[in-house]
Amino acid sequence: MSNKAFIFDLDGVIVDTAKYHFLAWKELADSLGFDFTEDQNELLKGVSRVRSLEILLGIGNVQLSQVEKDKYLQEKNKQYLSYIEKMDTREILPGIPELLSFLKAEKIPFALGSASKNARLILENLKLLDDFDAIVDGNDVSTAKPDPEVFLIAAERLGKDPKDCIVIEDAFAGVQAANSAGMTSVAIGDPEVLRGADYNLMSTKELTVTLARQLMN
Ligand code: B16
Ligand code: MG
Repeated sequence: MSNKAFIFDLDGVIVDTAKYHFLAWKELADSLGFDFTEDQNELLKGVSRVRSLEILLGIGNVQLSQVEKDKYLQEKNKQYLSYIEKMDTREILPGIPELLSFLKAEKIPFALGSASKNARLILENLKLLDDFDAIVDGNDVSTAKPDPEVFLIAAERLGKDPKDCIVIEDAFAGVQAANSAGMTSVAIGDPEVLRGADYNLMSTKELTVTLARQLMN
């Protein structure tokens, strides 16, 4: 039996929540009177909510007090949740249901390692909450990716050595976090952006059972 475990990022790996983050941040940018594009939204992928606001305000060259920032963070999340509440199983990314079924059947443990504070709600809507052996999200960590904390906590909760963990990520900061944790990193997306990953895939469709077996050997 394999001694390996898998750790999945959420946004961009299990589901594409980036489009909802974009809509919610764009509404905030509009209300502050500047434009925010989908290309610029790439900068926010895998980044914590607080850091995302800092980046957004930098784009708009807007200075705010801490009280105003807290108010906008709350508003953005309220708006984001209004999109998340409507999500269902049809939004799970291709290849993921088959891979998770395989891991469950083979009794290979898997965890979530996400920056999102809304991760549990999203997994619940996707009917995946009970499938994960451990869930580590933005509420559990003191330091965001590229710090390895989120993945190291996940390994600990799974009872696995970091070197036996395989991380699936779509953000450069996440790949760096996995590498710093001493884990195997599998990146989904543009290999020019996701430099330094052990494996590069273009899409979650490539996360096949054959590949999973290969990764565990
Ligand atoms: P929330 P991941 C990340 O999720 C998103 O990629 C990032 O865009 C977002 O700002 C962050 O979660 C925090 O999300 O506002 O829900 O706490 O890719 O680490 O699963
Ligand atoms: Mg991600």
